[in-house]
Amino acid sequence: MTLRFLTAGESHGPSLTAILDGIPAGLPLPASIIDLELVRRQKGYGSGGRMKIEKDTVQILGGVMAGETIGAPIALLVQNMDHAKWKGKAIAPMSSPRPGHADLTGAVKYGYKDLRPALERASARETTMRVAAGAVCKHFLLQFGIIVGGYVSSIGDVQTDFGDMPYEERFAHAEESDVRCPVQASAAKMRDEIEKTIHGKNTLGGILEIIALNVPVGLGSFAQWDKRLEARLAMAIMSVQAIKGVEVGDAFANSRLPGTAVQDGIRLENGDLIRMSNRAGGTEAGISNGQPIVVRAAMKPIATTLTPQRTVDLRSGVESPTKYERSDFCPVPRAVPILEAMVAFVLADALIEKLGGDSMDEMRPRFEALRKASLDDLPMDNTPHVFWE
Ligand code: EPS
Repeated sequence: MTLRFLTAGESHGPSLTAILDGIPAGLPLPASIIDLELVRRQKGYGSGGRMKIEKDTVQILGGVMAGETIGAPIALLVQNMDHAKWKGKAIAPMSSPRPGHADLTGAVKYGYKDLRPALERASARETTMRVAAGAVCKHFLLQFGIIVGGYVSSIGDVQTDFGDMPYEERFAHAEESDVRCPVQASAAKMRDEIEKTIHGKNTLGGILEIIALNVPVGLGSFAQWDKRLEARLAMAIMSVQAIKGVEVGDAFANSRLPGTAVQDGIRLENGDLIRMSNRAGGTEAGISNGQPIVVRAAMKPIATTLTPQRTVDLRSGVESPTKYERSDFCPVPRAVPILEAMVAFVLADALIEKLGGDSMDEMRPRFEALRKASLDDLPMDNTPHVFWE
């Protein structure tokens, strides 16, 4: 991995931080670019009370001088406004683990004497820093014309038929919708579904689609398992809180079809090798193939429900219902920028790996010189080879 990032911070602690290491020098980086993404992460119908308290804005504490990256680690910080209410206060003990959350696994693993440390670090509040680091990656990719966008395709039982709506139109319409669904009729139904969920004191999951456009051919590799682009995308997506499933392209639908109905046929157009479909979702054998990268992720309904669930109070050893802790009802719309951030991180990493170089100036000509899927770039020698003596 050429590009790396780590995050630190608890949901109700003083602040959240991230260090992003490996972004080349010479990338103009105003904080406003990151703040725009942070605002997106805060918006979406189905949020809980916390988003009314927080005003996530980033401070860039390292790696940027005179408005440009210098090739050094980029240090980012976001304050938790809600911390003021927690600082110096004795917080009531928490000993009833919520099924589906980090409470029980965290306590068993780390031996906590109170369940709070588990949920504080496992909280999706941490995704603030994924989005901050990912905003830098998105901005870096954009310098090469690579666009990462996303939208919600289903919430609960409500699905969306996108027809042949172009991806960039989907991204734009999604941002006009408070459930981040580009098709208005479906968005209205999703909103109703979330409203019912809130009134029903429950939570709801959904499916998100993240798309990367203008990705060159050749990112990732089949040469080693951990270099495969699909694998890196899946890891990044699955690392997001409450994401329990992922597919690249039409993976699950393809599994039900014969091979001839699934492959993306190749034809020639002005010397270029063009695909007739994109069921593979932009990757073949661990390498980007120049088609849009299409990643779909399943988000489960989050664990914290107003309706109590069965659990055991670890203090008394008695079976008792869960206690409610303020939370989101349906975080699916808000997960779009988070998943975009993770996809952008993977693609930025793979692009830096492919191009090498310490500065944007070194990378630009290398990007222009990348081999393409065209007859001119693929001369065949038409000679028998003895591959093994
Ligand atoms: C938050 C994400 C969710 C919210 C959290 C803020 O985190 P969790 O995964 O812990 O449910 O619930 O807000 C609170 C913890 C709270 O006190 O309301 C975020 O994205 O910022």
